[in-house]
Amino acid sequence: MKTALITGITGQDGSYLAEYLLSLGYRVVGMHRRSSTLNFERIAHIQDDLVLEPGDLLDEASLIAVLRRYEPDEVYNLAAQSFVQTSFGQPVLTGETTALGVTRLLDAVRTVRPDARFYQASTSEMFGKVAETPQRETTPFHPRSPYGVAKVYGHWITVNYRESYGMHASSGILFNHESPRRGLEFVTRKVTFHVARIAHGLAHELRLGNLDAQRDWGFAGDYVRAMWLMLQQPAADDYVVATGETHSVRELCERAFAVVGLDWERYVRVDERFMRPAEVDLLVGDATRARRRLGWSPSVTFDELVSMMVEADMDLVARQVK
Ligand code: NAP
Ligand code: F7E
Repeated sequence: MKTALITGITGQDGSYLAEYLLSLGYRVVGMHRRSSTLNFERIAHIQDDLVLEPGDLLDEASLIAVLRRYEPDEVYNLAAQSFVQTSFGQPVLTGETTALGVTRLLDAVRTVRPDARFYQASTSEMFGKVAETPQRETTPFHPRSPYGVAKVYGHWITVNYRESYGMHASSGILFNHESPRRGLEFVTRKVTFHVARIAHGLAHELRLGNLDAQRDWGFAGDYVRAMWLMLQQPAADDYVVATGETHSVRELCERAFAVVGLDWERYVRVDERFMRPAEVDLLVGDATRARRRLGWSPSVTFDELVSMMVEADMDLVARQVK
């Protein structure tokens, strides 16, 4: 039986990846950081099948201890301070976790378990002010937030450990991926949750920032399959994972409100508080390499994704008001 270590097990992707690896017969070790209240909501349904181990990307000794104890065959580094807006307010913490955290983990793997295969959660935010459209593995990076800058560092240190030490370290450049388990602060979930509250008469408006921003939104359940596929290849490499379609925040609103038969323009208000000091205007990925080499393709369309999220939030809010 293979063992996989997932950092960021309590996050959106951690929960989907854990489910997927369990279905493939892996022993799944999930690293979580200590908190005063438990935050296992996303993994509650599989908690008994997981090995949960405390550890923190800010603390290298804890990483070494987890690796020594479980000797994983595959390590998926999903942990990060992942919210772009927060990275402007907490740039140093973001750098410590999202940038240097990758080096701490890579170096711990190199020391304790050098043959383990390593996955780094890179991001389309590295393309930022895009140099070409669509973006692919060779597109130059121009990050637009402390988060994006930290991820560029995490990306290159992964490439560097691959080239310097021959580690099987791959980097997945994933475009936005969403689900009913997405954090409430991200725009898709913020919209679908508010749609459900408005439909239930619990709220009357939705305040958003830049409605013109365009993103390539896919379903998280599809994207974790690509992570696993990367680690099954004979050689490590970098892969863009995306749908190849882009939609604006405005279109997202239109679609989400339409699911419950409402006109978005009656409820959405633009609020300066949600604008960013520097914006990423347009992202759309070219996943040709992932399609050809990994045989990966997305299974959920934009409309299906938005409907799935609105319906899940309608159920959630209905349970909350009971
Ligand atoms: P998420 O829901 O925000 O989850 C982040 C995870 O990292 C949480 O489990 C969090 O733990 C953990 N974490 C934060 N700081 C930590 C630390 N110092 N030590 C250990 N764990 C820590 O993010 P996600 O959407 O699942 O994304 C997974 C990864 O993919 C992230 O690296 C993200 O930057 C990257 N990514 C995401 C997308 C996307 O569209 N979702 C696209 C490209 C790349 P707590 O629960 O304790 O906070
Ligand atoms: O913003 C605009 C906002 O916060 C998307 C992370 O998973 O994906 C995510 O980063 C767009 C931006 O995601 C609001 O300005 C408008 O243009 O949902 P988001 P993100 O910044 O793209 C990448 C790939 C990651 O790697 C990150 O970890 O929507 N927008 N109004 C808003 N965004 C938010 N959050 N809230 C608003 O009210």
